[in-house]
Amino acid sequence: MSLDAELARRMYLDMWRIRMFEEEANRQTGLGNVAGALHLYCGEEAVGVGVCAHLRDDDYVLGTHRSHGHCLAKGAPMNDMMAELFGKETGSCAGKGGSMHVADLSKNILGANGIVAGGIGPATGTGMATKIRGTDQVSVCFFGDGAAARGPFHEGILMGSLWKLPVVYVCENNGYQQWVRRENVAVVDSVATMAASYDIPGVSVDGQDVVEVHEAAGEAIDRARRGEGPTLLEARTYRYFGHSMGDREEYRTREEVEDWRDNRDPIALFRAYMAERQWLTGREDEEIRTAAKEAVTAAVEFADASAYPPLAAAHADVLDTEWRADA
Ligand SMILES: Cc1ncc(C[n+]2csc(CCOP(=O)(O)OP(=O)(O)O)c2C)c(N)n1
Ligand SMILES: [Mg+2]
Repeated sequence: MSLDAELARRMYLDMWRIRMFEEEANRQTGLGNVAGALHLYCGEEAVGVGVCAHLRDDDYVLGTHRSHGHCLAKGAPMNDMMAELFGKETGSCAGKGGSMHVADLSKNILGANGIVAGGIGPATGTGMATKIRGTDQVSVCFFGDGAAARGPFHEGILMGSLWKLPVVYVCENNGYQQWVRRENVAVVDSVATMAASYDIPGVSVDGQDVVEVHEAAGEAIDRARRGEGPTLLEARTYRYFGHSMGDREEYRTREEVEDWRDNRDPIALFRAYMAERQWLTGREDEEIRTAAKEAVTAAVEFADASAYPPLAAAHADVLDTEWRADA
């Protein structure tokens, strides 16, 4: 799917929706309205949006602990997501999962998860299932650079390659693994080089440049859809906020963060790209930001007005009691 003005405006809106959702989620956490941990995606929007712009509703997406952006980019309703963060019964997981378990099965968003590299095995599994069923669905798995140091990364990609599964493994290399700099714990700088061990293409792109991400993701997704097997796509990116709430960020300087925010912001870069091609007037820019803001305001109102799940619901969906009774 090549980039034109209309698609670019949709992607630009998606990036603003993610940015504003995240900033508001951060604010709501400060107000005590968000239950559980919160890992923000601000700064990394170009990756989720550039990749998901190619996906159909029936393609699968699996994420990480930092997955609000992946879910929004794949089309998860913002109201349900905000309600999930608030722990309300109208949330996408009935308020029982919170930020790290946002999902939406109606869009084949199998969700965020709190286990580093936890999505890689299941994404390989959905890839295997679609291959067996003979459909042309693609599975996309997002994970961080830290995940590339774990066993499931190697096991998943080995199987994906061996069986030529329709999976795109997308590494969001933001240079940090919690409070640890990648260069202190990795032996190779680029995660993409690790693809050579599994004989699949390894592609590294500037994750702040949504146009570059979109182009590389398009090739990887087309390849998977044609049945030619997986790709390891690395996007070099950066997170603006701390790892999660309460991070004192002693492992990086304020100047480093400001440099990324001021000079490599994915939204600002995309706005400049579009303006240069006359794809976005000042007025359209304003309208897009207003639309994103209104969606976030509505989501907070929805979450606020929703009820917490009743105590009686505590065990529902946790253990399948009917199945146990039959067993
Ligand atoms: C198996 C496992 N080990 C450790 C943790 C604790 N933990 C949570 S996030 C994280 C760092 C992940 O880094 P990366 O994969 O680069 O993702 P990023 O946070 O940078 O997006 C760690 C170690 C965990 N959740 N799961
Ligand atoms: Mg990281």
